[in-house]
Amino acid sequence: MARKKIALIGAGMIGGTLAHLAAIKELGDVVLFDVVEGVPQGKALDLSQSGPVEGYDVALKGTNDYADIAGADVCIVTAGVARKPGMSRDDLLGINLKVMKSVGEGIAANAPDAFVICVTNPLDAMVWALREFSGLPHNKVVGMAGVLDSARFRHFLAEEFKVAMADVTAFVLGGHGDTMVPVVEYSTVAGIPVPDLIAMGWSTKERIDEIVKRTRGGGGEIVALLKTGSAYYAPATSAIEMAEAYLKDKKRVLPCAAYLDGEYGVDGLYVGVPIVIGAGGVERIVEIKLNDEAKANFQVSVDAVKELLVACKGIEPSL
Ligand code: TXD
Repeated sequence: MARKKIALIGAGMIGGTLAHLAAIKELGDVVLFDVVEGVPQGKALDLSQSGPVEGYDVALKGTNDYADIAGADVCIVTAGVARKPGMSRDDLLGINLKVMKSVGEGIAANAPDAFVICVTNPLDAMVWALREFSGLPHNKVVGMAGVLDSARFRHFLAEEFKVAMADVTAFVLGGHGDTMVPVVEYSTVAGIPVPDLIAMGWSTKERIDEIVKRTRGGGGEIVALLKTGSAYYAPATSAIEMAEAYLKDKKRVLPCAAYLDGEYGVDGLYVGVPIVIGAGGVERIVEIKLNDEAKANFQVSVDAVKELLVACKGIEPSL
């Protein structure tokens, strides 16, 4: 059986880390694509040379030609620019929309059967635009944010409760950004919901509220520390978890930006919700029951995503 093929569109900080993880996990051969000449080739060569030490046998190729992603099973898209000082949100939207157009067309022409995971910000709008530009089925195009946001939540909860991170599950719904909705009732330690743990005296509502706030600002906290870019290790590992669920038909239940067609009362938008990922791509949207507070917060998040799409349509009339 031939190896699977993973195309990474964007060979920046997350792209390079994705390539490293995909190789170490031997998910398949890796193609790193970027518009900048030399960088994807350099990273692919560097990573290939760690193969003999690490012991992985996958081919890594860097390229500036979309023809090289032909037949990819998975495409993970991190291409784009980050917001720089003096740049408005609309400036960023305009630039990254153009990037999504070229990436969407490149994928449609060369890897139309791939499972596509978008990482580029602003996530909920870019995954929608990428789907529009590529014309791929909605169940084959998803956005990565919820796995990362809930990993941050899980990490903070594990620290608070002084338990293994693997024993903490957490759900974060809604858009990626300030409006994300960490759902405390569905977050557990080995199956015990966080509100029960508060009742057991393991923590207080105030401390959990602080953790929720820190999770919402999780990306910004790292940007403030790094100063020259945003997080890349945890974002990369989160996107790889989604890719692996598809490639190995694992039926993982993961929070992702998925296309909603009536679920949660939302029509025609990408919003973060739990989904089942298997060989069929998005195999199911999991519609969990939300309490009134979570419902209200989810709506704020949905409204923020809608606003972004209006801005996108204003910039790019073909959408
Ligand atoms: O949770 C999440 N979804 C995120 C998203 C968490 C962290 C970071 N998030 C976003 O991911 C971030 O705001 C960026 O939009 C992307 C990628 O982040 P990364 O840190 O990898 O950015 P880099 O290092 O700037 O890499 C972007 C690369 C860079 O090499 C550019 O040359 C390339 O994208 N680029 C392109 N590649 C292909 N095609 C086009 N048109 C293109 N334009 C730029």
